[in-house]
Amino acid sequence: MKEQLRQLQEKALSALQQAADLKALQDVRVQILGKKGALTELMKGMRGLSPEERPVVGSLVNTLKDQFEACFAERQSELQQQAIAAKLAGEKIDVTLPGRGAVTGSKHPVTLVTEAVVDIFSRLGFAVEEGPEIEQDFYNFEALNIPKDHPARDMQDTFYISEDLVMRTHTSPVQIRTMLKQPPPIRVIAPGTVYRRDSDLTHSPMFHQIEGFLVDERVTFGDLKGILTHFLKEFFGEGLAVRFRPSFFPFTEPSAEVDIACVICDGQGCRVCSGTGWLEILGCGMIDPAVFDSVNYDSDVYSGFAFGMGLERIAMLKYGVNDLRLFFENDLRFLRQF
Ligand code: 2NL
Repeated sequence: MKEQLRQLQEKALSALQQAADLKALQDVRVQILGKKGALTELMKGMRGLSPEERPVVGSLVNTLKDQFEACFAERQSELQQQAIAAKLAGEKIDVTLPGRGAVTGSKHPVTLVTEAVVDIFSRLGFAVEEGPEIEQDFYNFEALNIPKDHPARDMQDTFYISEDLVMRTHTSPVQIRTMLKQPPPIRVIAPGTVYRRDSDLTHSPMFHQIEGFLVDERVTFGDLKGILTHFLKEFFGEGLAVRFRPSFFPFTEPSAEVDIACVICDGQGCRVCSGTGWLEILGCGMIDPAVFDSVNYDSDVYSGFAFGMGLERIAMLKYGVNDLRLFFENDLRFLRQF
């Protein structure tokens, strides 16, 4: 029995040394000390020993167990160190490798143009106002002197939410809300998203507009011409030729459209200006007394002008972009160029 114990000790300690990883080490422990392990089996033989031999062998068994445990703990910590070292070696970071570089965004061309227009009008004392994109019929149409049977209210052009709610078709309702909030004198510009039921090469169902208006005593068409000419020369360049043509809007009287000399051919006539040498750039006019009635401004005391322009169109002309759809595709190859 003593000889068997000695052999088991030898076998167990060498098995511990040979265990290649923590899992194998645990297996050795089960093979020796487990319920069906070699030492457990061997101890069953102790029943056949004499009373004198039993304590001697018992003490040997305990010594073997202690030795095994000590060896086990030592080998275990050795293998744990190895495992950590291997893990660290695998995770080593080479700080000399070139970095990936931060991806920086850039402003959308429509945002850039909005900021440039706002900047010019801010310096002329205009305040920026915003409003809801879902509007009541009153603010979008009725208060702007657009009667119920006007083509602009046609189902073709307007996204209806309900009988009384529409996606705003222009930012004029912002200006109606502003006039209802405060009395003249007043100078406001309203940039924002607008919606029309229209989608083809040159129309997007969602686009951007900036409108502005000024109301005070004795405001004239001359003030309108002066302010808008100043704006266009600031925006497109000092030498720019500008012309005002009579036009019609339900909310202004008289009304005009403003052309600038074609920025592509400098007025010579090309494909972009259809050979005319002129580009239509904005609509404007003296605010109709009917609009003043809607916001309780006294049209015998006050007069004012208003204007509106499409920002995608301005961006196309400013940056030489020939396809409207590029503004809405979010293609980074396009957007990174601004
Ligand atoms: C265009 C023409 C225009 C207005 C917008 C306006 C607003 C109020 C009262 C009167 Cl509250 N008028 N806005 C006036 C004339 C023209 O826009 O071609 N827009 C893209």
